[in-house]
Amino acid sequence: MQTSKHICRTRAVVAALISIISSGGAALAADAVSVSNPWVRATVPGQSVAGAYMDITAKARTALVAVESPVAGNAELHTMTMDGGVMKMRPLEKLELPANKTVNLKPGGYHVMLIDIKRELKAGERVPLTLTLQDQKGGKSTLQLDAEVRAAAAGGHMQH
Ligand SMILES: [Cu+2]
Repeated sequence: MQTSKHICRTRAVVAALISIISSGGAALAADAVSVSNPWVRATVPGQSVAGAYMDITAKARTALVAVESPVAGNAELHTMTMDGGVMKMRPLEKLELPANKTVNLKPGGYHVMLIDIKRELKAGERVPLTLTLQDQKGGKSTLQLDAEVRAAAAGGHMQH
């Protein structure tokens, strides 16, 4: 299966980066977190926002507090809620990651909104994302990953 190969390679990259970041020795929030299947929706010329999605599993309670990418001027954490029968997006200050429970960021649910995208994101390319994670004592650390750009079917994510 094509996707499983992709996931394995991503895990290997994430593991390598974690070992570099955590070489200081102290327990960091990023050590407790693994990310699989990160992807970003492809854009068309002139489109300035795109959703980024992934599955995040934390071994200890952690929170995702910020996301950055060099391809976007800004990024926000969003949730989708029903409001009078209409799906609406709402910014989240942080996304709680309970221990040992995978949190799925996916179209129609939690997602990262890349905002002020500087160029077209083409299917098949890879986009770096930096996640800032916060542990229960407030300590922050970062996790870097490469997300694959995918041309997913339209309609899964509303425009802002
Ligand atoms: Cu959004």
